[in-house]
Amino acid sequence: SYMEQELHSQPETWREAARLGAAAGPLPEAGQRVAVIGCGTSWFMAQSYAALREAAGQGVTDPFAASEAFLGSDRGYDVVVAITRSGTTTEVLRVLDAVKGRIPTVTIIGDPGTPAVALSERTFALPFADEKSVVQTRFATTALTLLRAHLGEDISRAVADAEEALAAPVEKEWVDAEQFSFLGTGWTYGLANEAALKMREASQSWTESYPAMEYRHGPIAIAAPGRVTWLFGQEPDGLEADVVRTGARFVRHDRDPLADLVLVQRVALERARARGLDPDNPRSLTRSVML
Ligand code: F1P
Repeated sequence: SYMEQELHSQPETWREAARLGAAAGPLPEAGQRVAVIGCGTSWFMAQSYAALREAAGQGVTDPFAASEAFLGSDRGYDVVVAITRSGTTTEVLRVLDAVKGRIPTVTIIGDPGTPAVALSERTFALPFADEKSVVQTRFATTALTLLRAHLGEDISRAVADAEEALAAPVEKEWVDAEQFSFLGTGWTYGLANEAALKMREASQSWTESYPAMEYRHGPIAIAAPGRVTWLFGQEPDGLEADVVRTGARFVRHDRDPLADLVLVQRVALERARARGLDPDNPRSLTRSVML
């Protein structure tokens, strides 16, 4: 499948994006107030970038689902960053159009020949990470890698860990599990949301996602044997013990969290196969949503 080929190319596309990100110049500048927008997978990458940029001390960074963006007021944003593989998603184009001439925009895009380009002040095209599959894998992670590199992160560990995640076994228990809850904190909360979406899109799986510390405030009620709780990033005190007590399987790996998302992409692919689904053509989805 395209999804399989595309997800396996991630170490290579991440390396390329890291070079671009490190050399990108102001995108935006430290201290600027930034809104980051996207839909679906691109929204979740926006969440991760926003948390990383704030943690790096670079200033207020708010993520929005493009359909829910700040259009009633400008909230003093200096820059809008848009993430869109297709460059045709209606809600993203609406925001770019609405702020045009008032707030500078930077768009990270897969295909440079699409309408979002004309609506953006500045565009970063990642054609080497564009995809044929409806289900996004490498475009999203490569866009986030570009942004991580731009924030000054050394992504060599992430690349090495992605290589390792592509070779790691996909456990039978994950392929057979009835339900998954994905958890994360800070920038890994966006990854948890993306992991849950990937499993739904590619494999019709029942998944949920929460900020890690929110899990104990209700959602843990459905944790049970045959179900999986998968944490990205650092473990908040005692969470594993609480999950294990329910009989659910607790999963947390020591690799870079974005590389751990690559393993979840593979779990989604294996579950699609086990159910006889075509992950490149998921039920009820199109490559880009245009209203
Ligand atoms: C965003 C998106 C995808 C989703 C689906 C519909 O597209 O929501 O994340 O998987 O294919 O479109 P884009 O704006 O990044 O092209």
